[in-house]
Amino acid sequence: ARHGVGIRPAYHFLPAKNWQNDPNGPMYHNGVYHLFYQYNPLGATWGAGNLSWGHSISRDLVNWAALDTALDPTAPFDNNGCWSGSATILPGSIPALMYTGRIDAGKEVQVQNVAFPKNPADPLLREWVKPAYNPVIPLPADVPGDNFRDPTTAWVGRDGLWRIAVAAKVGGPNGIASTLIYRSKDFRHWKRNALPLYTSRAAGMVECPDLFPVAEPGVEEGRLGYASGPASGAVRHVLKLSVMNTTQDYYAVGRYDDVVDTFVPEVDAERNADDCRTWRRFDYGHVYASKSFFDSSKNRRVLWAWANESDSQDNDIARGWSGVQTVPRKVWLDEDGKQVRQWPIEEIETLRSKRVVGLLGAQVNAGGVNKIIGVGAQADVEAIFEIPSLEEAETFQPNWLLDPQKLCEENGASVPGRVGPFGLLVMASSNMQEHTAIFFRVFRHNQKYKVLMCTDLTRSTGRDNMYKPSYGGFVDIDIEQQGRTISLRTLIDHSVVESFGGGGRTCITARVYPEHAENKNSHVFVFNNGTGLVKVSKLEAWRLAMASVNVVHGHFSLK
Ligand code: DQQ
Repeated sequence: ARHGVGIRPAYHFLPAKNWQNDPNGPMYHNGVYHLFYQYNPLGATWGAGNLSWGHSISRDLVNWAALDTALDPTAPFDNNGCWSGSATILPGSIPALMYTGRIDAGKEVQVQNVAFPKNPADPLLREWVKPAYNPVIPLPADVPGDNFRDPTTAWVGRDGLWRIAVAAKVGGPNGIASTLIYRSKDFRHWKRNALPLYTSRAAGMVECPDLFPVAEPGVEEGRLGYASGPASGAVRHVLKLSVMNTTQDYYAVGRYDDVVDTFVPEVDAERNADDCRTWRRFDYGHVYASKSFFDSSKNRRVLWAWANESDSQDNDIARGWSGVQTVPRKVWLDEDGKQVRQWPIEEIETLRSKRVVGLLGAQVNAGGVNKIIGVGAQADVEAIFEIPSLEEAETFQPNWLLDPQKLCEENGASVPGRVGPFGLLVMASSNMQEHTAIFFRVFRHNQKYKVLMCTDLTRSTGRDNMYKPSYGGFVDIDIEQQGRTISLRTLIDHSVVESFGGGGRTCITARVYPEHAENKNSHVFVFNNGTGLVKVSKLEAWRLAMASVNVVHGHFSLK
C-alpha cells in the first residue's frame, strides 16, 4: 500500500483525514468564508449512509480552520445520510442551509431539509439545528425515492417569493432528468412549479444544479448581487448540471425567464440545447459536482469543484484521505457572451514565494525541451507562447468538433505535429521518465484556426494499472486576433495539476500519482514537439508555500 506523503496536496482544500466529495453550501457571512463538504467521518471511502457535512472556515479562501461537522445523519428525516445542498443568507443576515436528507424507510427516500445556526450570534456558526418540522419538501409522487436531491442556493423572484432548484428524475425509474423549481414565502412551506427550469431527456439523471447570473460585458459584476433574479438586459444566466452517467459537469449560458422560471440555453450550432451532455464544461479534466457562491466582499462569483482520487481504494485507505477541491476560481462571462472564464482567486498569489523567471524570449524548436529551474511540486507557472507562423498548421476535421478528448488521446504529447504540441511538462522526474504534459495544438479550420488544449497523463506515473487518460478541450479564441499567442497557467500541487488555458477559457484538472514524488524532486519543463517554431514570450514561475488547510481545529483568529 502507498502512504503517499509525496502526493498529498499542500494548498488544495481537503480535510485533515477521511473522505470528502461535493462542496456544499459555500458562503461569505460576516467577514468569514464557510465551506461545507460531503464528508465521511468514518474513513477514506464514500459510504452513502454515513455522510455528514464537514465544515471549515477561512478569512482568505486559502487558509482554513476545521470545525466540527455541521450536519450529521441523526434525524428521522436524514438518518441515512446528509447529502448535498446549498446555503442562502436570509434577511436579517441569517444563513440557512438546505440539504438532501436520505432516509432508510425500507427503501431509499430522498427529501429536502433546512437547518439554521443554533446561535446566529456565533461568528463562526459552529452549531446547526435541524427544525423538527423537516422535511420541508417531501418526495413527490412522480419521482423515484433515489432520484430527488441537491437543492441550490435560493433566490427571490419578481413576485417576492423564494425559489430553489432541485434535481429529480420525473416520471418513474425511466423518467426525465429534470431541474424542478420550488417557491416559498417563508423558507418553510414550498410549492413546486408546474414547469421545470430545464429538462434533458438524454441525460438520465442530473445532480447538483447551479444557476447563477453573469454580467454582460461592460456591466459591473457586483450589480448582480447575491441572488439570481433581475430580468434586466444586462443579465444572462449560467446553468450547470452534473450528469451522473458521464460523471461530468456541463454548463450553458442562456436566458432565465423570471416569470415562469425556465432556462433556455443559447448554444453554438455544434451543440444541442436539449442534451446537456453536449454543452461546454467548466473543466475538461477530472472534476464533478461543482458549486458557486457570490462573494459580496469582493463582488465576484467563486466556484468550487470536487476532484476525486483515481488511485485504488486500497491506496486511499492506506493514506487515510480521499478527494480534494479545486482551487476556488473566480467565474465571469467572456466578452463573446458564450462562455465563462475562470481564474484562480487572487488570494492564491499570497502563497507565491520564490519567483523564477526564465526563458524570456526563448525559442523552442522542434523536439526542444527547456527546464525551468527550481519550481518543483508546489508551483504556479504562467506562460505565454507565441507562434511566429501559423502557415503550416494541419487541417482540422469537422468530426473532431464534439470529441476533443479523443483528439488528445490519439495525439498525445509524444506525437509530433506542425503547430504543436507545445506547452509544459510538470511533475517530471529528473530523467523525465515520469511527466504530465499540458499542451496546445493549432489546426487550420474554415479560414481560421482552432486551438486544442490537452493534459496527457499517459506518462504521469510509472505504476501499472493506473488511470492515465488524455484530457482535452478546445480553446475558444481567435488566435490571430490575439497576436498568435496563447496563455497557459498551471497550478501544480503534488497530485493535482490544474491548468487554465487561453486566459481561463479552457480548464483541465488532473490527478497524478508519480512514483518519484514519494522521495525525489519534481521538475517543470517547457517543450515543443511540433515542426514549427514556438517562442516563450512570457514565463513566470513561483514556488508556492504550504497553506494551512484544516490542520488546526476550532481555532480561528477573528483579526
Ligand atoms: N453526491 C451527493 C449527492 C449528489 C452526489 C452524495 C454528487 O447529493 O447528488 O454524496 O456527487
